[in-house]
Amino acid sequence: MSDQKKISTAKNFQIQKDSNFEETVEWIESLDEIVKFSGRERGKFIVQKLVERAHELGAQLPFNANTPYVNTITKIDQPKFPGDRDIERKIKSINRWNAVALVVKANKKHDGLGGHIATFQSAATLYQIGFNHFFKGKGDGFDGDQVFFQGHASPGIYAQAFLEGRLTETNMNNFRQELEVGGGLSSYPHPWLMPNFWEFPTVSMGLSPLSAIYQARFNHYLKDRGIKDTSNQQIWSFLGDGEVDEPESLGAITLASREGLGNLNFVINCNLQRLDGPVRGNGKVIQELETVFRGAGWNVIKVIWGNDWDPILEKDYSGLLVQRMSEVVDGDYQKYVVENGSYFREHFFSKYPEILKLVENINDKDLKHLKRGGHDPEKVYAAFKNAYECKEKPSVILAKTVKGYGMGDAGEGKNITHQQKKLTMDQLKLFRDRFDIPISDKDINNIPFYRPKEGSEELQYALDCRNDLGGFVPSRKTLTNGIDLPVSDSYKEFYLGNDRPVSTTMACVRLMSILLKDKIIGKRIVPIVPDEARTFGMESFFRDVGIYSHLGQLYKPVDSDTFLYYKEAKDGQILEEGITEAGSMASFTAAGTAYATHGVDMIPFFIYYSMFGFQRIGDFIWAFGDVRGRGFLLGATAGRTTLNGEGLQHQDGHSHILASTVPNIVAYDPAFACEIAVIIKNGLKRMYQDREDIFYYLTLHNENYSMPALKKGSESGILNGLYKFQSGEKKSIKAHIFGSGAIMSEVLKAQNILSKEYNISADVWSATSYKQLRQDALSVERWNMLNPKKSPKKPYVTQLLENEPGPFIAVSDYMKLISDQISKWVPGGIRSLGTDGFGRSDTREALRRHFEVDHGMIVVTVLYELFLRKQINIDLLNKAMTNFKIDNKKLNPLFI
Ligand SMILES: Cc1ncc(C[n+]2csc(CCOP(=O)(O)OP(=O)(O)O)c2C)c(N)n1
Ligand SMILES: [Mg+2]
Repeated sequence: MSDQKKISTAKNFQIQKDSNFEETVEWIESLDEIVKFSGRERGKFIVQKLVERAHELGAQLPFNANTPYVNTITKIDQPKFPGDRDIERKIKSINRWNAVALVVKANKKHDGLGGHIATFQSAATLYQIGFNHFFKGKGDGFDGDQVFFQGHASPGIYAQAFLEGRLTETNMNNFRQELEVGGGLSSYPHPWLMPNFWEFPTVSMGLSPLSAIYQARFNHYLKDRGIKDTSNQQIWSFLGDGEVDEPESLGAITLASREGLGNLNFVINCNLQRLDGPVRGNGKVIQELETVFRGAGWNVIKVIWGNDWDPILEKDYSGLLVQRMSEVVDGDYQKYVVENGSYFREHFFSKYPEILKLVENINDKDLKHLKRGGHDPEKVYAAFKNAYECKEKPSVILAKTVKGYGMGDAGEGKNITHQQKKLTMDQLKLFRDRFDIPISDKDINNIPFYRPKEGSEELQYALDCRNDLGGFVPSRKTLTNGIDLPVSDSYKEFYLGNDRPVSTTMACVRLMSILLKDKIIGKRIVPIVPDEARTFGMESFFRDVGIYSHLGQLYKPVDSDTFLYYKEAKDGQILEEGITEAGSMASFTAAGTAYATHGVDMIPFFIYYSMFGFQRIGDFIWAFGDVRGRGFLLGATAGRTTLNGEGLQHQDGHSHILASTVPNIVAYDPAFACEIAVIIKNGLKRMYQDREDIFYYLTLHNENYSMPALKKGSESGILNGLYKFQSGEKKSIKAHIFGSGAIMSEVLKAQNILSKEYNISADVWSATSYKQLRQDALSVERWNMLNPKKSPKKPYVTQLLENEPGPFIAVSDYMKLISDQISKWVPGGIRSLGTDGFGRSDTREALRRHFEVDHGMIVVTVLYELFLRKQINIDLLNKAMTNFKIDNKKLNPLFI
């Protein structure tokens, strides 16, 4: 150690109250020698051994997962920058300008359209390094990277695409005006709205990091199962530092390290601000995240300071500069951005005379402009390269930036910057000057987009970069050819029916097992289950197709001597996700979009407790619709009374209502195995052969009853949502009962009682999908209104029922709203029975009485409707009330 360093270190140690400075220096000098003569690895090893020894001696070392508040990659380890700094700066500046112009123009035209400037300005260098050096395009095949862009950084991504010539000026002029002639640009990444451009909907924060992790894992799955070699594909997930507070963002980071996802890179833009203000004003978000990610086993790369800090840090012999860097909180760092250089000097450097001296030759202006790491292309490149080359574990880049960088007075570092979308002409001019945009004072009034001439060096450079990396990013491609589907034999046993009582869950699992054996689609099926395989009777899958594990099975399972042992395998097919519906949904998404991300059709079946689907992970399901995912969601053990005994956090009586909010879901509540077979067969055809951008939701139940054969000619009715399942015996008085799912068993009982004991004929209809019926009716109504001169059409449900006399009673194990939704198209309307209210844990029988959906209540309801129509007299109704012990003082289940 040099004398100069010794003196400074002594001072530092005095501050830290070192009781034996000479001894401490001796130890440090020993380490210096080891590293000098035997290298860093040896130094690391010795320190590790000392730590172990300290533990043995009982010296309790405080846990600290943090490294000092400086760049992880030291100056000497920084690779040479392979690009042309000048040209890359020009490209980045053009993108900066066009991103600003995009938002300012849109809001000038239509006040309040929104958009974000500050986010991209802080992240511009991060993205530009990606575009110029890392993001692989899909090329001729599907071997590109998967890049999850931060949603509200979209203006910058549009700017890059505009530069590349992929978007026109008309597109740009119509940012957030998608309905304009010539087409506009969607606010955020939405594959639903821009299906050839955006790949991943990321703006609902937290979904993207979780999805990226499971995407990376799914890429391993495809490779390990021999379906596609994904080894050269990387996943880049760009996040905000505020976004990391969403529980989903960090919720699966241990999965990423456990699975050794070296293909995964998070880039967290730490501009220290979110929407309202600082992310951690009183702390340090970068240090906090370092702890979390290092603790989870990630490769953590901090990019905090730009190159111009290096010579200053080199002279920090006392370590006091690094100490000062570490002790200042983020709220103060934000303050330094908005204040001038003298403030920075006074409040940051003056704390210790040693470090004040370090900057005595730097003037205030230069001091203020010392760069943060995330704005320095060389530092950012080094970090990306390190992440890219780290193959054994996931990497996270924590890049410190300034929110609204370059916006100056208009917002740089200010708390209001996130929502700043209007810049004055003077502010625009300053921005133009700062980034050397060649637009004259005369032209700037129109806020023109700037695109350099064809053949100019900037343009050529940008295009060459993309060309070398295999194509444009983002870019969404889709397969157009359908796949061959299983022959009808696969469905035969379900069409034939069976007297043996089974549940629809068992029937569906049986169908899945048959499909898994299918020669063509078998290997494409991805069964996904969050720790409920035994609940749904799927244990046989364990042995038949295995549980996927990148590591295979390193242990002898406890049940290895049984037939259905817990078999994990590297080429296992089941994704047994453990207790994470969100993670399972992310896997479902990776599999359901593989046709677009990988050019491979995969058929995911995600089976879960229906209560923990829509209401728990509804946002992921909505995003699945946006991303045009395909697959089957299976809400098992559904129904508020069919699943009995579990109480109000398990018994689902509303997932079909929530399903009805997603436009491209096709949702069914089938009662019988044959209906399930018809629906799944049709789903496979529509999604994988006709290539419709839809996905399926089926509720399945756990009540056992015998399964009837498929009624001749009933397929289209099943698919349209309603068909006559069983006519009543011929009688003079007629009624109709719609039953769905397992409640059908109560309906059939009621039909029998009505006939035998009350001499009333009730036709029983199976209502497989109220959503389908409603969508059809709405479309017809709309067509009629828009075509008043043409003869009006009739909704399917009206056509089906218009010649049927008598009242219509609908019964489901869901809230009454589910059947009420088609009431207006049913002649005379519908009276609904359903399960409104929290409910109880009790037997099926007791619950059905509680909710008033049991056969007795169905009989009484039919009679009441007939009484209202004067088709029967009150005595018959009273007789039923007495027979079924209907108590008119019973409390309303809706409110209790
Ligand atoms: C789930 C969710 N909640 C709220 C928002 C609204 N929102 C959009 S951006 C933003 C702040 C983002 O801060 P940060 O993640 O730090 O990103 P930055 O813009 O600073 O890069 C908020 C609250 C959202 N998009 N998604
Ligand atoms: Mg932020």
